[in-house]
Amino acid sequence: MRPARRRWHVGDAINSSTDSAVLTITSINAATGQVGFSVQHQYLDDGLALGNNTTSDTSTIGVTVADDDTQSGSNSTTVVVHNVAPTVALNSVPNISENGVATLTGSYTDIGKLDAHTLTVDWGDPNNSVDSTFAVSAIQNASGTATLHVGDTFTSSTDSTRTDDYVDQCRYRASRFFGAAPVSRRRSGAGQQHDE
Ligand SMILES: [Ca+2]
Ligand SMILES: [Ca+2]
Ligand SMILES: [Ca+2]
Repeated sequence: MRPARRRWHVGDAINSSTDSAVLTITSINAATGQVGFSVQHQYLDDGLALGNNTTSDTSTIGVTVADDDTQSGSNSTTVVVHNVAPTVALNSVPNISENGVATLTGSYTDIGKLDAHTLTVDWGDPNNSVDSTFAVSAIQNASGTATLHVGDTFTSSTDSTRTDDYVDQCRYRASRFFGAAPVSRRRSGAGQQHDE
């Protein structure tokens, strides 16, 4: 006995059998056989992560409709996915005395969670014009695994004195306090994390 065929109605929702998408029937013309539908898909990034150096990318959306008599029809359209620029918020920096160390805090926001970022600090120091430059990992990868964690540290690829020295000073003080051997200086390249 053949299974009973479902009768579709406008507003019916059909779950995808291969991902989490839902297809909604938006119109049915019984005279012509035309069925309108609506379905959604989230694009986590413009183009292939981790970034492809373009501010927007065009994805081709292909649809194939196969009937139960071995024949099918296909068509395609496109969607342009725009990158969203990061924004930066900075807190005011407490005053310091000469020979002191300024501490900068702030945040950046980019809804493109697969985007990796280069964070550059121009300190405006008239006696040291070298920027601090950091390659910071994306928040997550395409499968949803976190690739950036609170407490991760990144070393400057351009200004070792202002970052490594300060980090090493802190570590030296910490190691003295806790009695461990001082951590030797590391000068890591862009994007590398302190992992010792
Ligand atoms: Ca792109
Ligand atoms: Ca992007
Ligand atoms: Ca972005």
